[in-house]
Amino acid sequence: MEYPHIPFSPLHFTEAETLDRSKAFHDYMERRRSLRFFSDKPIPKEVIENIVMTASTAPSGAHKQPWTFCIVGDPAVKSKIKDAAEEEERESYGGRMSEEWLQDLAPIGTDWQKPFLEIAPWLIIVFKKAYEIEGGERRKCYYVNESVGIACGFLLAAIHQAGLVSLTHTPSPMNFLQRILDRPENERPFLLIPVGYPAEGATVPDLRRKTLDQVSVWW
Ligand code: IYR
Repeated sequence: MEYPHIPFSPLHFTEAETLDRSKAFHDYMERRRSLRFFSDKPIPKEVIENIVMTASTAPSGAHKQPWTFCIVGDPAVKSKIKDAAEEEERESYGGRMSEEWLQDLAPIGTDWQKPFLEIAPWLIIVFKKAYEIEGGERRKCYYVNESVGIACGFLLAAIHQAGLVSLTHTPSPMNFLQRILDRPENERPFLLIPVGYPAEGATVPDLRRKTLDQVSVWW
């Protein structure tokens, strides 16, 4: 694959506009929350297509875009995923997770039950490609976790931008997703993200985010 260099088309904003835009975006992103209570209100497929294409604009090692977004709207497949996820989570909460881990999760109020996996209109299951297969040949991918992690960040921001809510869900272990969704050997499940509208009366834990001082060091 050849990528000849072409002129870049920059955006032009004044310093005041840059300041306004950075502030407005931060204010908007501060309103994003991970939700565990979803409405079953449908969302048009085209909205999810746009969100996925936004995620796929993420930078990636050697521009390999080493991701596959599996989009599940079929209730039967959602039920299979819910049953398998709950089976794993029952084991995790029932002894696989350490005492410290369970204590850290207690304030958030999670447990092994995952009803949202059937209720949310769409599940996006992100797979990372450990390597690519091109014409039967194995081709390397680079910085796969970094690349797919950034794509997931873009995905969550795009979901929020559309006024929808999501949960970054990590049933553990996640191999059942590879089996249920019949993914090839080079793809590994990375995150399971239900997408929808919040249920009426949905609640979120009253958590605080770290301050600028707590998250940054400047020179
Ligand atoms: N995968 C489990 C446990 C869990 C782990 C972390 I770290 C969280 O921030 C939340 C949950 C579950 O989804 O319940």
